[in-house]
Amino acid sequence: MKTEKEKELNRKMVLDYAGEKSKEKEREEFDINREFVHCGDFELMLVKNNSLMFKLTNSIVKLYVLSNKIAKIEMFKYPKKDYSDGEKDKFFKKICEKEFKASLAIYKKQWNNFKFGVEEAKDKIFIDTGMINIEINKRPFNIRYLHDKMIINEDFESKGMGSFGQGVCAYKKLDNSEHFYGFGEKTGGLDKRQWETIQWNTDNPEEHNDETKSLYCSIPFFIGLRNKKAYGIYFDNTHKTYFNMGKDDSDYYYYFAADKGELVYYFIYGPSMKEVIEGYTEITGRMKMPPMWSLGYQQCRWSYCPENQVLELAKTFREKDIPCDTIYLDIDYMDGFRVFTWDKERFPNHKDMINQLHDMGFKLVTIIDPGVKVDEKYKVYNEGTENNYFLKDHNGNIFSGKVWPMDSVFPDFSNNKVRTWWGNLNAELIKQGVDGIWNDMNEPSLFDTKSGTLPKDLVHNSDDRTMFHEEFHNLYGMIEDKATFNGIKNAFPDKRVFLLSRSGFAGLQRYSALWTGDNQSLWEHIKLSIPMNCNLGLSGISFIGNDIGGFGGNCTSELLIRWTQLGTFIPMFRNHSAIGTINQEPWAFDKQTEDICRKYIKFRYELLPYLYNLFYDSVKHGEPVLRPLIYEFQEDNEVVNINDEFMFGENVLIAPILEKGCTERKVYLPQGNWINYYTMEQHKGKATINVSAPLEIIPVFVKEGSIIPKYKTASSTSTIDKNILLLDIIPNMNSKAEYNYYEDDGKSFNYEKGEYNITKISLEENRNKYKLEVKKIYKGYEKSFDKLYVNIINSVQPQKIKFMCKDSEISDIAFTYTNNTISFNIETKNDFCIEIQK
Ligand code: MIG
Repeated sequence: MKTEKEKELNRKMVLDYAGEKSKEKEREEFDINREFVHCGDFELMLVKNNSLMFKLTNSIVKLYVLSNKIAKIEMFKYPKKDYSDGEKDKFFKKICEKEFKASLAIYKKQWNNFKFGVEEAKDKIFIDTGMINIEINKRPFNIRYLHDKMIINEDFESKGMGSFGQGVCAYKKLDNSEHFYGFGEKTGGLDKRQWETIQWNTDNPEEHNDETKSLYCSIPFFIGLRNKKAYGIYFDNTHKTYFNMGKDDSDYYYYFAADKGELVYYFIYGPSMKEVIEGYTEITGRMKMPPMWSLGYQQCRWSYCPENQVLELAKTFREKDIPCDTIYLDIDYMDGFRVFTWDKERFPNHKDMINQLHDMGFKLVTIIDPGVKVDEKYKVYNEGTENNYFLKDHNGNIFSGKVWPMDSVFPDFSNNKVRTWWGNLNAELIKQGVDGIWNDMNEPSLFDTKSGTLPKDLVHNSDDRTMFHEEFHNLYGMIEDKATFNGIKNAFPDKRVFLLSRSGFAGLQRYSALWTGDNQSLWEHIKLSIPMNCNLGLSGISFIGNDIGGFGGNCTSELLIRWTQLGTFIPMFRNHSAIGTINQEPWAFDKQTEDICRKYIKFRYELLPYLYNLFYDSVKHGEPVLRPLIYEFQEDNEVVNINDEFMFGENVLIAPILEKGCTERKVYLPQGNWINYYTMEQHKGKATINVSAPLEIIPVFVKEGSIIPKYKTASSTSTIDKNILLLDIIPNMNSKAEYNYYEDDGKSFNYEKGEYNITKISLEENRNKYKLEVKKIYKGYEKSFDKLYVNIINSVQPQKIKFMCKDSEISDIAFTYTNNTISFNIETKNDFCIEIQK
């Protein structure tokens, strides 16, 4: 931490610089072709704890070995071109003493000292972590990562790391076999080879197409798959960054670069994609368990108001027997778009309305925008101005720009005092009965500037130094979410927080769910959501959703059906539409549409235990809930770029219908034996099949050897009977089907203190029998299911079923056998074993 005096000094320096800069006509824009300066040749090396420091002719490079598969690189160019040797030495010393550099995206800032081997030869330096080898070439200085003598990743020969103007850049060699994934919220196909992007949070509702370079959420992280081995690179630079994965002329290299700041990146080896994401989320953090209610169906529209319309909506769901947990209030609930206020005419009894919603089993989420209306009679504005909470330009004037409330000012979330204030304001809403917060417009978005956002040279007074908006821009939304999360968590420590954010950066998963902004009711947009969601999942963000039915434009009955079917398997299932468009609630069209939507929303509630368990994997290991096929089948060349299918967890393959009028499609099934979940038809994998998909069907395939836990459906998560667990088991002759079933109270943080259960469920099949075992392998939560309804699908006719439990005698179990499925019920709280004689 810096002293006040140091902070002041830093502030002066930054402001002087800003003054100088503003005189220049234009700030330097990104141009990678501007004179590139390579980091230089090796001069000397110093090894200290877990880091190696290299003095080079043009810069200093620090390499940390953080674990046997994670390394971190920092490159600092010499502040001046014509540095003398003495000056270089001084700078080298200074850098050597520098702390671990970490942006606000970083969760893990302290690493244990990891022991590794170093050997210096004439031209090279060899580092051995036990898992990977890092080979450094001295002249020119470049880095190569290997595993088992195979190159995983390497700097591009002559270029490698370097700088250009104020920017920094790393060129990497592009291998023929290489494919790329991740990059956060992006349009285009799944595989990002021969593609380029810009990480700069942008609200651009008009253009979501293959050419779009930036959207609301930026994550400068990607996964490379080279010779089927996966590695990840997280570029920890919050400025505007550029990734060119061999677009244009280059078949030989790819690069990532930044306008400003330093070249700091983490290298994470797999070899599986799963291990890469585990490493990436060790660095940037993992999510907390979401409240169970947030996984139910959610209904939104811009805007449900006044309050009796909100209550009508809620009643309609119950009357029509369509399950729903959450209703949203968009901007019109506020008094003239003043955040943290209520419109007294439209919502005169909002507390009463909230109580009624709660009584009917609904939760309420309200929207919050970061812009605060300039209005001297408005408390939030006055508090903010009095305390210096709003962003200023370098002359010290508060910046104002137009958003919904017209002239508005913007909280400086980089500052702890501002975050606390904002957090408390949000906690107030929760005290009034609101259940979750929806953070919109937090790129931040502006109506009246050419760039659509805050000027790059606004000044942030962050906790330890002064910085320009250009450095904080990409963090703005996420740090607003952090403020909101912490404010609510402090006020309600026992309650899980639900936040939904439009903007985000690496690490967003720690605080909030993300929806992908203003899509439109277009078939192209349902289509592009598949690779977009898959790549978001591969960027550490599991809790994602798209506006079901499309936000802008008018939805059609067919599109709503297809999108609702798809939504069943999307981590966050929210239907949302814009003001001025036709209604798109499940009943907005005809009876057939309503019936099909009901059927799938009910199915979503049945699948909740399975979905909830996927979230638990995300909490534990950072695993995505929704994943591309390549994540599960890394060895299969056929799935490197599948854009119209995805995995819902490990064993469930979804092949949605993404085209108008389409009622059948081709589906590629990877290795394994698969079951059509509706017809129970069997298919051999590593093949493309034709499947029929009339309007009421979204094709779903489950792999043999799977166990899917389900609930009986209910009108909302508040009325689900958690005592009953349904098990759909699809046996596999060749290997045991195994599943660890996680359960907790679904609403508090007690699971972090160990209040949860894990039940191991397994089914083994051999020639004579099936053997089902159910055993609690961890017990910390007093409640648990006590009735099991078991379906063994695609099985043979059984002779006898025997139940065995430690404290009771062996008994026979009654069963039925229809459609090749054995069904029976068990009622017990104890561990047990069942033998089914064929
Ligand atoms: O300028 O609050 O993406 O979901 O309904 C538009 C109104 C502002 C954009 C969000 C959208 C929301 C809308 N908002």
